Amino acid sequence: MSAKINVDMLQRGLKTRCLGRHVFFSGKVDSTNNWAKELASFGAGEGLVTVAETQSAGRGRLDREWISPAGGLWFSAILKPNLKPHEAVKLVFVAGLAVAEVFSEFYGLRVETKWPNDILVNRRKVCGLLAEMNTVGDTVNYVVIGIGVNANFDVKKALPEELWKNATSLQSELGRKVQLETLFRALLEKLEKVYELFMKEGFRPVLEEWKKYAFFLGRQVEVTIQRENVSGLALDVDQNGALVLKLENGRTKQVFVGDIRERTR
Ligand code: BT5
Repeated sequence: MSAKINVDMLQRGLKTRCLGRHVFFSGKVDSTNNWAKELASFGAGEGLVTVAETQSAGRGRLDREWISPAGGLWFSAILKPNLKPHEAVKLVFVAGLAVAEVFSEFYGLRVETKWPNDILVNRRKVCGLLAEMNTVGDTVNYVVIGIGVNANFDVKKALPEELWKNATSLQSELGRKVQLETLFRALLEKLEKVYELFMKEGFRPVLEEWKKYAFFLGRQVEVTIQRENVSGLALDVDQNGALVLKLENGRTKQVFVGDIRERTR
């Protein structure tokens, strides 16, 4: 199987109404999210997707670095939902559910979701999501959903050592390479389905399904919130997309932005 992405194959037989009808491809960009945002700012419509074989400045949340070697699937989709910003932030769960379902249906992997934006296999991150919104007042102009899949590379060869403990790839889990173009189409088709469900029926059915993969619920976790660590029982993810923690003093706390780890002691 070729390590390269075959551009011609990306849209072949793609069964979507809107997502991926226009695809921009590059061998290397700084970040597919930046690229999609730039195109959106010039008027690109809903469904346009940017894809790159490698990213020189792939980004995670809070401007953290996302390492994006060849063999991965790095892409971003422009969405233009008619939603208020507090509703549009939930799109990261829409994307997370789509990725979880594709990985489990296509590859039979035991997938887990980690609040708010990670997809794990064997407790290691195989995919990260980055949703970025552009608003004017209370109106959402567009949302760019970035999806980064560690697909066809060996983690120990392609990622820096400090990530080995917490990162994995489809190749490392499956013991074989996957077809990137087929994976790309499957992800777009599923993303469109879940997005339509969300727009028609709201967040509840999406969240219910997402939670079925959420390994951390009911466990003791530690959450870093702006450099501060808070411990508690992960009770729920609520209708706002917030993590609900039961603290040691018995109170509950809603967390909107943070990083969770399972507590081992
Ligand atoms: C994320 O952020 O997980 C969001 C990643 C989104 C990447 C996609 S690729 C296409 C699109 N274009 C972009 O520029 N971004 C999106 P966060 O939860 O903040 O996690 C970032 C952390 O994950 C880093 O600080 C590292 O510790 C770790 N990390 C970096 N590269 C990784 C990789 N390839 N696999 C697993 N972990 C990684």
